[in-house]
Amino acid sequence: MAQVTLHGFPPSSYTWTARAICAAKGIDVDFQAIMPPAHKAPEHLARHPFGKVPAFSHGDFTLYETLAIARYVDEVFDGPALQPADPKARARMEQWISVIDSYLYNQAVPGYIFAYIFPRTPDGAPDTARIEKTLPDLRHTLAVLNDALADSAWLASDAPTLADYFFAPLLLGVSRFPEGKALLEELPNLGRYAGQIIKNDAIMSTAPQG
Ligand SMILES: N[C@@H](CCC(=O)N[C@@H](CS)C(=O)NCC(=O)O)C(=O)O
Repeated sequence: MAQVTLHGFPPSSYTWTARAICAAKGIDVDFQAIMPPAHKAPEHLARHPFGKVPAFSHGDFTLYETLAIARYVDEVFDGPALQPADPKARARMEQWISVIDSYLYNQAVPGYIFAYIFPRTPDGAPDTARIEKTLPDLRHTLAVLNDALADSAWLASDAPTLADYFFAPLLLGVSRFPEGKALLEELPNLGRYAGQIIKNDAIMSTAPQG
């Protein structure tokens, strides 16, 4: 029997983060794929009253919000520690997760990726106005993260921490589209980092298909 259950949209970056963290800990997950509009149905609102994904359970214990899930999984299960013991490195990890949640997610997902995958016009053309509006902010955030990776392999330590599992889905998502790909070429530490991410089994084995 699976150790934990996760409900989420397979393509969602937060769902991918939670799945990858469970995979990094070696946990057997019962992944229940749902797709919009099921996240607004009463059954899912009972798991997540804000109608978002992912939602998690471990026996009778239920939880939502990806950072809470991530910390719980890291602390309760065996496997490699994904949070540094050193207070400064741990604070740095928290800083990057907050940057990703507060700034990068909205720039990368609704601001950029959705402009390609949910076009506003019937001909299916990308929403160029949205892309142009978002790009300066997205470039700024990615440049800050690029600088953070100048002297270290991963964001907060010499091994992946929770921060890297939050960042990887967004970076790989952005790099699927032309401006994002160009940004990775412009920002060489991010290019190198993306090369490491695609060798990480926990991240790649939980990647959305297609
Ligand atoms: N703060 C939440 C954010 C989760 C979130 O925004 N998930 C997105 C998918 S990546 C979602 O559920 N979107 C559906 C919606 O907003 O209707 C967390 O950390 O789990």
